[in-house]
Amino acid sequence: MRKILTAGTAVLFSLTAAACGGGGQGNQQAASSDMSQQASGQQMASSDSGMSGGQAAMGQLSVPDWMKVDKSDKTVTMDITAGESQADNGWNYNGYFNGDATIVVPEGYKVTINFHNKDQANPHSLAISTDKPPFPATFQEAHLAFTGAETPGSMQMNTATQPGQSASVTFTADKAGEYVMLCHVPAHATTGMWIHFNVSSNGDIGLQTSQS
Ligand SMILES: [Cu+2]
Repeated sequence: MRKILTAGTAVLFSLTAAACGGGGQGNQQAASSDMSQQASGQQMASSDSGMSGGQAAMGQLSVPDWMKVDKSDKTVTMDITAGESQADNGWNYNGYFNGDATIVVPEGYKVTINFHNKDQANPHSLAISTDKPPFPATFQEAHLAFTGAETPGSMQMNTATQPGQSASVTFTADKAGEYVMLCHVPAHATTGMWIHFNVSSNGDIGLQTSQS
């Protein structure tokens, strides 16, 4: 029964997204806000039924303006900024933290992440990792999900991306699964600087959030 409801909701939101597709940013924000509330309910349902959050979340995916998709070339380029919002004391990715958002890219896509550190006080980094929360205060080593999926010098304060600086990461998402985007700088991931990063096997792509 849940699966039927989920599928129906997915169709509904596809139609909603299509209807809003030509609109400006205001429309997109309104649509994503509605989707967030739906997502919260579905995540609870998914843990009841033992399904993975990634599977249950697929119906609410929408492509944000900071994510550019080329389906013919199988590429996705995204701008991820730390410290632009004050959420989690600035230790966030585009305002998201502590697993409250899920980025989804399709298996086989070439992913480019342009990472910007707008936090005036702290260095940050970005990696796609197979680690699961809870995260250690200090990482002994990186467990990258994909070759190259890490900003330079990600593990240390003095080598990570400094305030005002940017770094670019390119990798191929060559294995479907559920991963995380996290900051390797000591104490950052454990205090919330991480979100979900899933690689879909069915072509799904976009962002799903649980913020209300
Ligand atoms: Cu950080």
